[in-house]
Amino acid sequence: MQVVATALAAADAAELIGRAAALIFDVDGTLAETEELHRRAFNHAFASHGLDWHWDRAIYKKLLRVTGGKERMRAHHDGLWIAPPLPDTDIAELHRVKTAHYAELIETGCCPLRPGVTDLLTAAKARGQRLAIATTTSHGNIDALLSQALGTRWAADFDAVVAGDDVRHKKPAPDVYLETLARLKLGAADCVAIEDSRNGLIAASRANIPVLITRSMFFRDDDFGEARVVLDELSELGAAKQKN
Ligand code: XBP
Ligand code: MG
Repeated sequence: MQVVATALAAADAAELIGRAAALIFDVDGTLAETEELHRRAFNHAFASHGLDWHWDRAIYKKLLRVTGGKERMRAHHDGLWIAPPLPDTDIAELHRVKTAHYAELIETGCCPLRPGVTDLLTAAKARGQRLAIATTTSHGNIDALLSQALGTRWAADFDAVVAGDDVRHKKPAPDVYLETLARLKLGAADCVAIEDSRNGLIAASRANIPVLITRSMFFRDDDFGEARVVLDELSELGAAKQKN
């Protein structure tokens, strides 16, 4: 039965994607499995600052419920019940070091786009669909990843790029998606959000945008009940197309 369900999901996904005026992509976990590099970059920053914090994958998976690297570090520190709270300046400096190391890791080319992403971007452009990004991470991180994967002129193909610091509230608040719709001048029902996490699903759903989920490393077992379609990889779209 699983094979049939997967085939139906891919066919539904191809139909959902094909009729959208715009595809709005999440970044981390959706375009590429970047969270493992974020995790390593956080640990590098902690070690550089003499902090005895080490986020293994189990700890990081729990901390990923908090979106935003700065907010995630503060949530971790709060959880240690150590007074006084870390000053914002310390959090900002840790995040600066982390972000610089993350870019160095990305620039090694060790984190390619996930299967099917490049093909979908190419096919969407060929169909005249518009492309956008709605993410919690920073513009610097988006540029590092997509310059490496798509070349330095990657932004020319995207009509809107909205990052975490562009809005007041990060996912699961709908802010990044509402701002993206405003910049695209499109209605929610005319678009599809492509996400990997429950926080992302909730954010897009609160903006009334239909969501296609691709399961990722840290969020594989999240509850995606509200999603229109759940795939393991975007490459399944191509397979579905070939069947039709
Ligand atoms: C994922 C996030 C980000 C990254 C770390 O963003 O929540 O916080 O984990 O990046 P999305 P920063 O899935 O919405 O792309 O340290 O720059 O926040
Ligand atoms: Mg994500």
